Amino acid sequence: MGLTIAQKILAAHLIDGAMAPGAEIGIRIDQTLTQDSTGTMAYLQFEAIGIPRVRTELSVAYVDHNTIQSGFENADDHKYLQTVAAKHGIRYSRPGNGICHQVHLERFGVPGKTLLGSDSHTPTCGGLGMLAIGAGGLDVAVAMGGGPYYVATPRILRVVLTGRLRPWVSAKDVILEVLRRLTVKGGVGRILEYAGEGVATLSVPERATIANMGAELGATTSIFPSDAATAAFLAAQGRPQDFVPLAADADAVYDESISIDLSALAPLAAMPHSPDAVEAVDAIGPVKVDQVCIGSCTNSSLLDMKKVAAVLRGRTVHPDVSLTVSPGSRQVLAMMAADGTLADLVKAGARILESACGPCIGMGQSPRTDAVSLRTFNRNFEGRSGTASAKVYLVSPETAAASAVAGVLTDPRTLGAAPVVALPDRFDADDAMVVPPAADPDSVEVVRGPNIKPFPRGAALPSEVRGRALVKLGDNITTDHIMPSNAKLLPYRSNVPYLAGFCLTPCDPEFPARARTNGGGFIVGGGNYGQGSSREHAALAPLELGIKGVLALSFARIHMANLINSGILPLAFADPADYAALDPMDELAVDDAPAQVRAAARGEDVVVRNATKGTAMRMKLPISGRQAAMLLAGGLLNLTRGAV
Ligand code: MIC
Ligand code: SF4
Repeated sequence: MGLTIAQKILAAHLIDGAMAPGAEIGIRIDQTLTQDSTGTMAYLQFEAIGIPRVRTELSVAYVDHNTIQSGFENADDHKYLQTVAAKHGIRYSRPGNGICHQVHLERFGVPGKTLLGSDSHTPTCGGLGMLAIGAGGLDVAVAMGGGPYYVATPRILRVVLTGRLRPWVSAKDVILEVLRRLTVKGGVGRILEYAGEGVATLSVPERATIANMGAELGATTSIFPSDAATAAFLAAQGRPQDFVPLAADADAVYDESISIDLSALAPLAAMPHSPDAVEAVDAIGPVKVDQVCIGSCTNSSLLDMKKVAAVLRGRTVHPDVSLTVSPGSRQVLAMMAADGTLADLVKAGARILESACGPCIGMGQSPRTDAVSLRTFNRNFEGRSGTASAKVYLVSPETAAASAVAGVLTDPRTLGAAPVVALPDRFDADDAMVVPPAADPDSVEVVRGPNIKPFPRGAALPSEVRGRALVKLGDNITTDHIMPSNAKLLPYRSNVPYLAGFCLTPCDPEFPARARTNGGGFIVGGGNYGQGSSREHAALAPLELGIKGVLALSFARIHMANLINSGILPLAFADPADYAALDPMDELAVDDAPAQVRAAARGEDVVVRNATKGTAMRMKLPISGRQAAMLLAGGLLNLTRGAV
């Protein structure tokens, strides 16, 4: 039987287990990436594991999220990251060098290799045929130490692309169409593998946009073939030697398949407040716009910037609109400066921001009260922009630019002939802002600022786990709800005790105080609990507050792994009626918890008693023996220290 591309890469990297949908496998990780907002914790954990040098082929520490530096905290973290990277064999991408995913695609991604990143959009490198997966920082720390990365064998969902995009329709519209069809839960447990003759019509940056936003489907990752377009991109990046062709076998067997006719697509937008609330731009109509933000790891390539400039050239941004542009990398910005693209944007009135995540993670540029903000980003969760009442729409760069000029949501097809923008034959390939690791690691002193506080560690699972249901939440709770991130909170990513005071406050401002008064307890969530960001702070902050378990209808992949890594029980209701019957502040108990966790690894349900109601609820805990050991030990770190 033939194999798909993802299956070939998984098989070539398999070091533990056997591949069967759902079964846990351990794979070898060739490359890792971290960014600063998850990286401080990942390196503190790497240091706690106690391995002197990374054992990967390549590990890169990026600084791209926390770049506002409104106090000493961010700069202290940057210094910590730079010195810890130098000491342990990690390359350090300095602030200003760009967004981790864009830079990694340009400079380091290699078809056929595995990449594990402490950021949910790590799959961006799937655009050049890499198996790139997002994970919590601790999983990345273990991979840096040479340990396997464990994941449930994903089902392979083939996405067959036919036809060719029409003028003004872009890669963003392709992934918005996938989101419209599959929803934010539709990718859970799956790898999206793109195929069909339409693939050849897309360049690597376009494929990267599509792979990037597969994260919003909850997918394990997304992957494209490595073909002539991949070879051309790598050659233009001055890395022709990194090219290897990759294609699925003709008789490959896929678990599922969908088909998208590229030529039938129109400009789309994800409406407030979910990436899957997708409608056609022309059907939504001319909504008045206050802000337009172009950039983020989804749409900040040179190609995107040039398309935007082509629309803005000779025009002025509408007087009621604030337009920001964040080029994805120093390479993109330098080339924009050299070829006049930057001047076009500046002349049109764009506010040029540094090459970083910026407004995408609420780092500045929060819109006004009740504003409509159009963004080329990937997430429009309520409040993520920093303005709770803002309405954020996710659109393509073409739609964003057309709307910035018109002042209302505008279908770019109304602008006449579309600009033709081609990839350059040569990119400005200059890695001067990537600091290599120290030649003499012993001489490097790791610098820790006062903001770096000890992180919470789980304790061995007690015989009885007891506590109240401290809060009951609905479906699709994001990690932005659980651990909000904005310009005020992001500087505290290495200070979990401080962050814990904000845990779940967008849903329930009293939650942290209630958790502390009750000595911890349980969180109750609906379906797809923990979707979105990979931040393990969404598990560490609850751990700090004494949370022992989360009961939900279903979990998002990365968050569930982070809970287990932290020694918190992720329990899924076997019967949704039990979720409906449960009330906040009910007293819950897991009797004989260690025995029940061991039994869960054999496929048995866990029984949670509702002492208040006098009922017993059957819960699913689909874990491997390895994960059971983790829960018994109080988390992965307690198990891993000295073991990899
Ligand atoms: C995000 O887009 O939410 C982030 C910020 O990049 C996160 C990582 C983090 O929370 O630091 C992600 O996507 O994993
Ligand atoms: Fe940065 Fe936004 Fe991409 Fe997250 S989604 S890595 S915050 S640009």
